[in-house]
Amino acid sequence: MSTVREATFELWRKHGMTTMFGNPGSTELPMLADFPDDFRYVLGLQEAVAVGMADGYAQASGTVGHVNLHTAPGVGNGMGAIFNAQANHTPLLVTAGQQVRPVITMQANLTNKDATRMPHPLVKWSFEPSRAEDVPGAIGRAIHTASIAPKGPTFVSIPMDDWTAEAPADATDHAIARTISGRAGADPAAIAALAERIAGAARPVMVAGPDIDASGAWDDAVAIAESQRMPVWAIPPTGGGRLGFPEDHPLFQGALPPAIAPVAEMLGGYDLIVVVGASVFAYYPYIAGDLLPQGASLVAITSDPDEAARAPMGEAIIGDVGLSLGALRTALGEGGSEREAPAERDGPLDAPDMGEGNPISGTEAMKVLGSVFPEDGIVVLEAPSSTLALRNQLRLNKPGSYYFGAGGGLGFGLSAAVGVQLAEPDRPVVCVVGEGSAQYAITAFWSAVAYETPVTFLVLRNSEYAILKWFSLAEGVENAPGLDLPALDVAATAESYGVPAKRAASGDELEAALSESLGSGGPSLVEVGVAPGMWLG
Ligand SMILES: Cc1ncc(C[n+]2csc(CCOP(=O)(O)OP(=O)(O)O)c2C)c(N)n1
Repeated sequence: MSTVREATFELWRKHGMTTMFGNPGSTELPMLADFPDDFRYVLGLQEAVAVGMADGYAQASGTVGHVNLHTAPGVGNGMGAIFNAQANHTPLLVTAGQQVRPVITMQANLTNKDATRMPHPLVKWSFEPSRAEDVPGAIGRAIHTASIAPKGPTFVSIPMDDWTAEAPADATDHAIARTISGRAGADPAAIAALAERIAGAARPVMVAGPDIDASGAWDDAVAIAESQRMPVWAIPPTGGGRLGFPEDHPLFQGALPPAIAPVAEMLGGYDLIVVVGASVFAYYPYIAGDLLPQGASLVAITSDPDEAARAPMGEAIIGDVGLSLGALRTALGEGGSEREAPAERDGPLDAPDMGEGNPISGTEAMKVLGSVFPEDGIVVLEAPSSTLALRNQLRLNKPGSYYFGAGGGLGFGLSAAVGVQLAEPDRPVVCVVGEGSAQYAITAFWSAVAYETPVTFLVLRNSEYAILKWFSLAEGVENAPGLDLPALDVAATAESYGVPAKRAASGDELEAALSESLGSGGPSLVEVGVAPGMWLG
């Protein structure tokens, strides 16, 4: 007979979940007692950072991430990051400590009085086992639920006296041994019909979403686009956290705009729009218009039944995106289409000359980053006014090379970068972050140093919330307060956490500083002044 703690660690071991992110309190200490040597605990100094690191780690490693939080306040602090994890479709087990069972009813200090309701509606399943011996089974169920499509966070609250209770051998052994095969293929008839429609369309187009990368379907997406001579758009940049198609490919057209009317305008002239691995669409801001261009029909392939149901137009095929694209590729057969190849898009925009002594543009900063960006590099991006500039200048072309917080909750960037680097120790990770965004997860610098993650942090300092000024114009809002950020010195703050930092004031200085950082072998930061405004190029 083993204890609940021994059984649960065995369960995590079985699932390859030997990295635990967290921020502990007294209610979590019984779980952490005698922490096994083959496990790694990664401390985040604030829960948003712990969750964000676990999110990046889970996405980049392809395993279920685990973050352990301190009862109600810890879950509360982590909620914005849990919101991001559900938007990212990240398989993530969130556990939290709870008071000892005998004093929950009287609501002793630290009792999470409504533990299971608290993380709703951000988690797929939320549970507090009614008996200590059910903890391993409940955590097993939460792991399976998180890893089945649509992947996402699940939550288990564990009273602190449960860990030393005895775990019944039979039930526990079964809980540990269970596996679930969670990739459900699409209806073969629906795939065959889609193949026929693509083959018969005059101008079909693919819109590539994040689940192509997450499901390992990158090669199938490329093969289908090439054989069918389909131009490919990326979903709007704010709508997904990963790339679904190589952005330097001749068929790649760029990212769709994020609002209703401009999307339909951009897709005008296509007769069949095939959206793969994304919701249709994560529109924002609201610009009313036709949902589809005249004469076009739309078919979405998604592993998420809710994405399928809530789309405002078109048809949807539900199934694992990897299996579905593989089946579609087979159904389309070897012979390619005779359609005329679409025209190639223009190269990246030229960076504007900002004049001697002035800060460089965001476009220039991204161009310089592109010039030194390593072949196998990974970008973690949270620099709102330079998002498009980065996509246009870098034109990333490999799977698993780009992570972005699809939920839009700031704090993902710095923390996810540390998690991604822990999962991908041999690939250079560059975190491109606005100086405003950096503040939401600023203590991630400490974790980067503590766990020797050699992330290069590139901070774009424009002394304002540039994207919100752009939104003010779009929304016709004048004189809104709180949009300027004078005197925010991220470089100095990073240094206080032990991250060596440099400041760059020109393209040349930026290039030298980035090259040095990338080769430094440890975490380091480059802060560059950029002119205020939106950088699209
Ligand atoms: C948790 C959270 N709080 C507030 C916001 C609203 N918000 C979106 S972008 C932004 C400004 C980001 O500033 P910065 O990182 O400096 O980038 P810039 O817009 O200047 O490029 C803010 C405050 C948010 N998205 N998430």
